[in-house]
Amino acid sequence: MSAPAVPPSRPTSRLDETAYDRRRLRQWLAGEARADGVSRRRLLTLLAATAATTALPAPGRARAADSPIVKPLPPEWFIQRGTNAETRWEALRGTGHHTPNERFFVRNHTTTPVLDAADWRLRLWGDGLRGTPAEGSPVEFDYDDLRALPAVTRTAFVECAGNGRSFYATQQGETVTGTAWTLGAVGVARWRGVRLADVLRRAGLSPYAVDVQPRGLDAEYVSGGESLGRVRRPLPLAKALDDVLLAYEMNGEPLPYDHGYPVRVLVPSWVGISSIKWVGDIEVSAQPLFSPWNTTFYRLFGPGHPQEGSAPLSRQTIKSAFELANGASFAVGEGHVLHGRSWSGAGGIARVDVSTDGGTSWRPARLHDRPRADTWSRWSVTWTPETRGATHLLARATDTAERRQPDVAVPNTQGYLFDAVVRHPVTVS
Ligand SMILES: Nc1nc2c(c(=O)[nH]1)N[C@H]1C(S)=C(S)[C@@H](COP(=O)(O)O)O[C@H]1N2
Ligand SMILES: [Mo]
Repeated sequence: MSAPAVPPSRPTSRLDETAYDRRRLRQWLAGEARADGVSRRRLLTLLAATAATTALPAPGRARAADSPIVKPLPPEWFIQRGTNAETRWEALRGTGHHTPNERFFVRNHTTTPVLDAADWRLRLWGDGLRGTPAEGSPVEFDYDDLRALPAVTRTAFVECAGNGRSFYATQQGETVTGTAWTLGAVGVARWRGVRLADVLRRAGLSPYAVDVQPRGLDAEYVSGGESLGRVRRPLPLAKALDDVLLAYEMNGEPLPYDHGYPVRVLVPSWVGISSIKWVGDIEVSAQPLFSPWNTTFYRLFGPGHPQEGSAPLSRQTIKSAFELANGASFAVGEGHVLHGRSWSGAGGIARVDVSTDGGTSWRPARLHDRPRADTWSRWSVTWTPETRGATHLLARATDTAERRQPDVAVPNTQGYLFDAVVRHPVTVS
């Protein structure tokens, strides 16, 4: 047998078709391409081969044509709420400290865009960059540029500012607007990426810069018939330089499409809207910036708040949740272990007290994680119910900054930052 010949060089048309095929498969995954007469299995095989050579996240089931979310949303893990998906707390039982990517809640203003890391660029621009006039030349980083910078890893929660919103209505009789989350618009992941500070310094940060504004590559957000433009929210430079990441990995995997692939901003301890997904550009400004997401939205309005609204929301509040279904049932006279988690934007969790009799008596829970900022602590208590019937389980956390969950949350028209103790209904039979 003769030695294999030197392979013929690939014609350009073949290369083009390779690149286009990759795009076409991504469009199919996004529900934007037809595949009549081709099995789903066959397409997933093709996609998997593509993923191996281009570091795409592992493909899931192709989303339904009209689904705003790519990953599967099994009803035992998620409650679908419009363009969003809330994690069921019972689905976190036994999952460890970090929320598995497959079970992590999704909050989308519109639809998850299916992007390609090979085409992705991050553009930094604005008069807060040195030697760059307002209309001047922007600085660009591609995916490989970012991966070549020093990497950092950090465990942090992402939590929607509206998490727990429905309890303003169900526990306090208040009318508020927005997605009626229970407590599942939160998750904790191990994020890996680069410091935003490193990228800003490499781009040439001017001493006059005050705000940075990351913006997503998802579609423009239309509210009340008016386009508010693409999702964007200013961050003060002090926070941007402190602990903010441009994250490309979530729990050791490339970011899933729904969580910002290829790159998202991760702002530890702050409300979820700060952590812009699918980031495409960052304005660096020598003047303070505003967007609908720090003026109309994400301020507190209503009685008990200033007429013009509170300052823009930053740190998250304090909350607790049981890893139990609503209305879970327990056998009378038997020993049970109740599990839950508490978290705060102001520090670690110092203690958690639990009531199994609707709030009459309280005892301390056993903490399973040492207090750590930006993440939750898991806890447990034992319970042997002695009487049949309906009751409520309650958990009250205190953080290392000595904030303690109140009985009643101060309401605001958009239902942000619910922090009161939640009454979790259960039955004993
Ligand atoms: N580009 C973009 N970034 C975004 C959003 C969005 O719709 N578009 N939603 C924000 C909100 S309100 C929240 S709570 C978090 C949710 O992050 P997750 O979907 O990864 O859980 O992303 C934030 N970043
Ligand atoms: Mo959010």
